[in-house]
Amino acid sequence: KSLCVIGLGYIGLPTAAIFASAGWDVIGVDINPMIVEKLNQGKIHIEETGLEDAVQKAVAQGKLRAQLEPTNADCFIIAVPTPINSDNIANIDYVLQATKAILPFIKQDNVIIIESTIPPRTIDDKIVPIFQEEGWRVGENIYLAYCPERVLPGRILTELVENSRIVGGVNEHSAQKAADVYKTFVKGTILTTTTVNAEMVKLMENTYRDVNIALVNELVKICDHLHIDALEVIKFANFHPRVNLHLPGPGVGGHCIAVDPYFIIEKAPNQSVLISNAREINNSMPSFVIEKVKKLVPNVNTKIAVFGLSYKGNNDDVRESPAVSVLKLLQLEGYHIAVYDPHVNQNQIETKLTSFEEAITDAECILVLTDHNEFKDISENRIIHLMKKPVIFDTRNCIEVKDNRISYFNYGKLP
Ligand code: SAJ
Repeated sequence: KSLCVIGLGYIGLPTAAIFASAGWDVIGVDINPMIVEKLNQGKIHIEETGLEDAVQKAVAQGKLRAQLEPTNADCFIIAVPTPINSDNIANIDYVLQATKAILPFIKQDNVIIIESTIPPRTIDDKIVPIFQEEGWRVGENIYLAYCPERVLPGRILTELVENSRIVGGVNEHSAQKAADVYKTFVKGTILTTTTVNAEMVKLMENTYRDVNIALVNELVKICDHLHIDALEVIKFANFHPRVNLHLPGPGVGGHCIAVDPYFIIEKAPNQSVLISNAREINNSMPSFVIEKVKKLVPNVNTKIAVFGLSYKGNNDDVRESPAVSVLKLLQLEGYHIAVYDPHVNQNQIETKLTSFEEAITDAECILVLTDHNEFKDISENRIIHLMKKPVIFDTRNCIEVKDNRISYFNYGKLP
């Protein structure tokens, strides 16, 4: 069986590799020549555990190759990004363009699957008509389904196989056909439903997480006001069997959780009160961090070492990263900033990245914004000897400081 995957990003590329290793003949399509060229050499352009090996193997076995244009296949999977515009409205142009791009290659009995995150009703109202205009009877001579991805960056290859999968078909036959496609490698349960249900399920999963993170971020502000250790409160509350408070931090980033709730708000603004507030709370966290940094380091003519720019630990992705927002605010305040991030690629950001030692030399504060593993066992000795003042403000609560010559602050012990 052959598969054409449109979009070789964080989802499309691992998906293509997994299908290839399950025996499919996979063509990956991307408009970026660098990505296509790299893939054909068995190399990848993103950081993801185990992915380079999987791609290398699939390419060497002739099961996976990439090109700039789509081609004929039994099945098509669209996994292109859906960014949001500045007014927080979903931009589904790439999904529409990708759908139109595969039109000339569609044959009878093809299965077409959209994996990109989309606002509710997009498949029924926007995608189905594109095929109908070409004369296809969607659900009868071609099959269309919405199958959102649910994998966690850092664990994508494992979760692609292990997680259960929601398959929303335009009709039952389409759902069944798409479910058969995933059955070739998915070990989790494959649940079939309608397209609108699947669209809403996907958005609600990420919204659930956003709202929960907002709750603990708000708790941090409340505890700050009342002089209570928020981290202790979270730790003890989570001993209750039905409580699962999330981790507070400098805000919520990434291309999913910080974005998807807006896809719901856009369609039902008056009803999405809690969801809108949660977005606002999480978006306010970079300013909260700055407020605290100003207390720790009142003189802006001072060097601060920022640790971590990606949106979460052990990841190279800076999209919607709260750390980037904090960095910009620090620069606006006038601080001298040095950034250390062992995962982020220099070509993704404007600010120059430095080494650990360069970043801390003469600095008066280390501001930890991402929980990379490298930060968990940084040398306390180097900190004491190289920094002007050995102070750490750890917004991720990821560093355990043993030497009491270092002043350590986190969301439980705020400046
Ligand atoms: N974060 C917190 N506190 C927490 C958990 C996360 O502040 O307790 C922050 C992270 O630091 C990060 C952001 O939230 O900035 C999002 O990180 P994440 O690890 O929660 O999620 P993503 O964006 O990497 O992946 C999510 C996952 N969704 C859920 O867990 C419900 C993943 O399963 C989805 O497939 C993915 O979004 C997606 O593509 O939609």
